Amino acid sequence: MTDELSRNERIKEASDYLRGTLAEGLRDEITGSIVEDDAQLVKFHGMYLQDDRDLRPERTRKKMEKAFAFMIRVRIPGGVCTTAQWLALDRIACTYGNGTLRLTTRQSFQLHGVIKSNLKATLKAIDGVLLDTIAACGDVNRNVMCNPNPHASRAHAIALALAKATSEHLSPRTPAYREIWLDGERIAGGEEEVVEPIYGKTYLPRKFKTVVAVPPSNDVDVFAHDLGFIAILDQWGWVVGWNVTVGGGMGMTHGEPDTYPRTADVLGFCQPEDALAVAEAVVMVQRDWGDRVNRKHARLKYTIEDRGLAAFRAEVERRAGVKLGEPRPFAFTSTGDRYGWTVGENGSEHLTLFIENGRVSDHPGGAQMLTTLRSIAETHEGDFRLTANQNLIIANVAKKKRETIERLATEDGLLAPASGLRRNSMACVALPTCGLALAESERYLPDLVTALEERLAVHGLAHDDIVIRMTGCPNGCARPYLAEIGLVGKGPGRYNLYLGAAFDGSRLSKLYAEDIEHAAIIETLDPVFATYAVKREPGERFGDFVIRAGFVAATGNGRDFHLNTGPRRTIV
Ligand code: SRM
Ligand code: SF4
Repeated sequence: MTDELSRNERIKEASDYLRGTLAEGLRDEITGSIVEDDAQLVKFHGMYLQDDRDLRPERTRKKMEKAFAFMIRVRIPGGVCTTAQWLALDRIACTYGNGTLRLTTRQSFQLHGVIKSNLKATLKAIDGVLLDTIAACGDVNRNVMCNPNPHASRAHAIALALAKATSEHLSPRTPAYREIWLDGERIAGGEEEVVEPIYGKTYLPRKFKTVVAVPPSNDVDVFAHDLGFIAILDQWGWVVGWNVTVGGGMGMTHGEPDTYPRTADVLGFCQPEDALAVAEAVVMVQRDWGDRVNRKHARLKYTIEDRGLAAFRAEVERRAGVKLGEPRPFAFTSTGDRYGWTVGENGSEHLTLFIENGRVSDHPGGAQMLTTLRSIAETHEGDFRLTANQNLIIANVAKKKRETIERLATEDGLLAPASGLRRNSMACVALPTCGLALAESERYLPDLVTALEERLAVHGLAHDDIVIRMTGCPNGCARPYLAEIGLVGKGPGRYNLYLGAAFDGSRLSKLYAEDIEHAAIIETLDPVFATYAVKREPGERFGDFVIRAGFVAATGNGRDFHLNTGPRRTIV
């Protein structure tokens, strides 16, 4: 192994705080693309250079340039947006994008299909509704997630405030974003010393993700993230402090056992007033201790595996000037959303809608989701909240609007389906836009769920909540290793099947079957469903059962994830 810094480190170092040659590249009309180094830098500005993979073969045949376009990710701490912001993003998607909005697994919006010449107009329009895309991607702290739980109003308000404060505090300070996209004036001189007090010139070794969870809901999947805050509530529902978690992450590469998903550790308890200092210290220790040579080993989870939790805690405490307390007890019950109407502590009413795989679009001759949600946004007086499960909460609905909003949602099939599997399903984007996809995901999971629903109905399990998640590659964007049934793309039409994660998101799954296609997925799962239907204990979750029944082994976090896999089946 060489000790040479990774290429991205050199790109960041030479970028003049994320400017690179982006401004020049935008003016180049000969290509829809940008140069390779800028393609890395543009991520820090919330954009990815992509091409439509469905069109690749034809364009290659015709010797044409790939159909380049950009994906743009908006930064929305806690997933809370106004109806005006929703309507603006809808307009932007229809004017400059591919006419769809994508609600992501991290409570954010993605626009797809924005061509280079429309980038600036798009970013200006986003700025016009007080949103931005800075740090939505790149080697920095990303969008901070938060339990969008308006029915627990008091705790939620405090959790959301922490999510917003962390997002703000850990945002890059470089003026490059304003300069390049919003035609801001460049401020000359003196930037070197002050420009990035937390990150410095080369930012973090890798992406960094923060979440705030409010038990008993673990909808943000706190154990999947680099840094987490778990609200510790008193008997009246007030937040008395936070358990801090560190070192979670999903990404791995097939066939490379040195890469693995990992659930986060609880580092300790911190007082409310210390949370920001602790967040900053965690980021700075990772900045200095993280691997800048091998990007596949650069996430905080590997720093913690290599250095140990005790050493990491000591360094965080030293830098923050805070002594962390013993972790306080907490209990999660689920990772899913509470669908339908909920009533808040203050009597407020909220409606959680099911947005299959987060894709909001109008289908010719089918569901008109974009139009329906536009109508809801036009009449609704409260706000919208994106969930970490790619769903949408119409929050704080005025009494007089309740009936209209429910009617609109019902007419367009936006209320949650009865199927326990579909309600708990999630798929990443994958094809045709994701450059890393090995298999379909968003476009395939609905059909697979339909096929599995038939089998579940035969076994009397149609309404049981079972979490299923699919990704088109092992990077884990829909957190498949924390799903009771996880399907991870291996190649076109082929998937690895993982079983045994905990329903509350606290335990990873294990590999159960490798490289199988549609029919084999159903054939493999059917006997597991059958056994579950007959042999489960009262209230026993599917993920717990498959371990007790011996279908997969229980152990295996971090480095040990790849051990003890495969079917054992002791209960028949
Ligand atoms: Fe992701 C890369 C989509 C959440 C782990 N992710 C990508 C890219 C940008 C592909 C690329 O690098 O070229 C995907 C763009 C697809 C497209 O066409 O839109 C992509 N990730 C997504 C989204 C949109 C999935 C979705 O369907 O909702 C999610 C956007 C979240 C957001 O709003 O910020 C998304 N990605 C996640 C999550 C889940 C989470 O954070 O809760 C993970 C696993 C958690 C983690 O980070 O460990 C995740 N994405 C990755 C990785 C693997 C990182 C690793 O440590 O190995 C990559 C690839 C990489 O970074 O090299 C990746
Ligand atoms: Fe793309 Fe893989 Fe993420 Fe799916 S999991 S969006 S295929 S990077």
